[in-house]
This record gives sequence, C-alpha cells and structure tokens, in this order.
Amino acid sequence: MILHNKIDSQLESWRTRVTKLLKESGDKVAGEVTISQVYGGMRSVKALVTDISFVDPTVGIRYRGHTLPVVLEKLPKPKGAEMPYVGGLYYLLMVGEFPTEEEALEVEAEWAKNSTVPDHVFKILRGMPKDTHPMALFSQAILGLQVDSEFAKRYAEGMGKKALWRPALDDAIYMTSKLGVIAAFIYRLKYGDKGEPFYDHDADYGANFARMMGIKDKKYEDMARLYFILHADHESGNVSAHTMHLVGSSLADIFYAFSAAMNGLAGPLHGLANQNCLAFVMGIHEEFNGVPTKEQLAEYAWETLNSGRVIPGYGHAVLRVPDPRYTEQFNFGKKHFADDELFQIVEMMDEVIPAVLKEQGKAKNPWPNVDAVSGSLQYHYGIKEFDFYTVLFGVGRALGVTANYVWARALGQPLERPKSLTTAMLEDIAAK
Ligand code: CMX
Repeated sequence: MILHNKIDSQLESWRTRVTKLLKESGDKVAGEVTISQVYGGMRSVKALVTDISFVDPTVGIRYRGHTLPVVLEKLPKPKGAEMPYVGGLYYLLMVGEFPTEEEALEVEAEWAKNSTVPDHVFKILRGMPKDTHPMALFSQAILGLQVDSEFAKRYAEGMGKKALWRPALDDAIYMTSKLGVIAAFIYRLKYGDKGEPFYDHDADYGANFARMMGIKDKKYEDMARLYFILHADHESGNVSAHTMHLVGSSLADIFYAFSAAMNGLAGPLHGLANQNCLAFVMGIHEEFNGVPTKEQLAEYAWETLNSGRVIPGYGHAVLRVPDPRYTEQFNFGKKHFADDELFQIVEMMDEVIPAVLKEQGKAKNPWPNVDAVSGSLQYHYGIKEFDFYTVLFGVGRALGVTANYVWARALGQPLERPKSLTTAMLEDIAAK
C-alpha cells in the first residue's frame, strides 16, 4: 500500500546517509553522562535517535520537523471539519511528507479495511473480572492480536533483516486500525451498553471513534482527531516510546512491543497526569462551589505549594514555553464551550498559576503542559470516567511509536544494550 511504497522509495538514501555517518563519524562524542544522570533516570542523556519527532524547548513538539500549528494547518481535513484526518498525520509520521487529501484518505481506507477486531479479542475482554483497569484490558487486547503478526510469521520463515520493515508496517497498520474499536469497546464494556462497536467505512478514524464511543455532540469528532494527533509522539525517551523501542529492538513484533509500551503508559508518573489535573480542577470547583475569583485561586495555589504538593498540569522537564499541545486544546475549548465552569477554571489557572510559580521560583517552567486541559475537554463531552483517559492517550501514542518501530527495523537499529555499573564503580569514578 501507499505507506510501503513511500518508505520503500526513501529507504536507499536513508540507509546510505546513516551508513556514511557511522562510517565517517561513528567515534565522535554525542554527549557525556554524569553520575547524577546514571542514578537519575538517565535524564537528558543523549543516547537515542529518532527522526519522527523532536521536543524543541522553545516551540514544543515538532513532528517530522514541523511545529504543531503548522501540522494542524497543513494536514488535509474532512469536509466541514476543523481538525485534520488522523490518517494524514500517520502518513506524515511514517513518510516525513505532508500528504495530499487523496493520500490521507488512502491511509484512512486502509484503516477501515483492517478495522474488524477478531472475535477472540472481544472474548478475552469479556472474560476479565469487571473491575479490571481499562489499561490492563487494553494491553491484553493488543496481545490478543499478536497471533496474527505478519512480522513474527515472516521472521520464523527466515526473512532477511533488511526486509523485515515491510511485515512490521503490515502489523502497524493492522494494529492501529483496530485500536479505536478496541478502546471504544473497553469503554462500553466497563461503563456502557457492552456492545461491539461498528466501524463505518465511509467515515474517518476520528469520526468513527466519536460515534463508537456513543458521543452525540458532533464536535467530539474534531476533539478526537485533535486528541489523537496531539498525543501521537513526544521523542523517544519517555517511558512508552522508549519501552516500545527497547522491546522492539529484540525483534519482538509490534504487538509485544506496543503492549509493553502501554504497560509503561499505565504508570502514575506517565499517563495518569491528565487525570490528576482534572481532579485538581474539580477540587477547586468543589471547594469554591463554582468558579473562584483570581485572588481565591492564587491563595489555593499557594496553599497547595506550601503543603509540599505540585500544581498538576504546570511545569515540564524539557519545555520552557506553554506546551503547544495545551494551547491547541485550550483554543478548542475556548471556541466551543467557554461557558463550561471546569473550563473557566482551567482558563483562570492559565492566568494565575504562572505568576505564582514564578514567584515561588522553583519550577524551571511555570507554563501549562498538555495535561492541564485535556481531561477537562474529555469530561465536557461526557467521558467522565478518569480511568479511561490513559486508553485514549494510548490510542494516540500508537501512531508515533509504531512509526518509530517501522523505521527502526528499516534502518536495522540493533538490540538495545546499555552497560550497568555498580555503586562501588561509581564511587571509584568519583574518587578519581
Ligand atoms: N508545581 C510545583 N512545583 C513544581 C512544579 C509545579 N507544577 N513544577 C516543577 N516544580 C518544582 C519541582 O518539584 C522541583 O522542586 P524540588 O527542587 O523541590 O524537587 C523544582 O520545581 C524544579 O523542577 P523542574 O526542573 O522545573 O521540573 P522537573 O523536570 O523536575 O519536573 C514535572 C517536571 C512535569 C514532573 C514537574 O513540572 C511537575 O511535577 N509538574 C506537575 C505534574 C504535571 O503536570 N505532570 C505532567 C507532565 C506532562 C508531560 O511531561 O508531558
């Protein structure tokens, strides 16, 4: 299909470029590692490579070099829609070029063709205890698809390493096609009518997701498109992306790697931040019985800080500006439901919190991040079950990490195997 052909046409020049770089400059130093970094989660160690996305401290995420406003502006959109085809974003991430509408529609059509989820996956999900977390269900459903891995089959047949990116891409399309359906089914199984979702081949990924979730407000179709696009990728060092890369580097297929990535996303320090932020906003709403005054909000923020807690949704490890993923969602909310009280609190936080954090002087970045608003938007449209938010994040994140997986195979990235040291060895280094 179109993605295979496009990648195929670029491969030779990419391989030549990487081979030349390694041959001529393989021993040049790209960065150094301090003892603090070794003990500190490898924070900021330059040890990964990806051309799919880059977190630019001054403008936020760049997909294939393009900032978010440019991506949202240039990707083709369904007729009458405000937000682009998710299939168009997948094309951009995979291929590195903006698609025409026809090209975006080819990806969408491929997704529709592959959207049928095998029966046994529904059975696995139905068979799980009722209180299983949606992320545990999501991860299991993904593993349930593994039986159909084209990559695993071809590898077992002895396919050469250089050709493995093709079945990897088959698997990527096969899996991403079904994730929206699986997510919507999990939602309905846990909180709704327990019915199996229907994927309309005449509608795009975002519209299908909104309808499968049973959300009547047509604007949610745009919200779904925006949400998946914004959460697609964030370089390779975050837990979900790095897990995907690490597991994939063992030549485990995309289902094993993505299921593992989702297990990482389920951790409270990664995918759960958005629900903490929403809980914070709702706590304010409850405390003040509605929207507080700015003075009340500032006082509330100081109380939070003085009791040793952080203000959720503010600050960032890399960014030093308001997160454009926040800005895009904020603008969407402002345009469509500025009168929603939770949204009004989000807006007031935007006006009050940065000054408070600046005055406190600890946070390197006092600006809002993606999580300051995303939960409030989902809540507005009726997705009120906090536990489900990480699944939404996961459906979006699949787009970037599968693009990375395919390119890692295409460029023959090897097994990841960093070296460990003992504390005594680090003490020796320290003593020198
Ligand atoms: N509220 C209060 N204090 C904050 C803060 C916030 N929102 N953000 C940073 N700080 C504090 C840190 O806790 C740290 O304090 P100590 O020196 O006492 O440990 C100090 O400011 C310096 O931190 P930093 O270098 O600016 O930020 P980090 O890279 O260490 O942490 C992050 C980044 C996101 C974990 C942090 O800003 C935070 O806890 N924010 C609130 C939670 C949140 O919004 N998480 C979602 C992140 C979304 C994403 O990563 O995409």
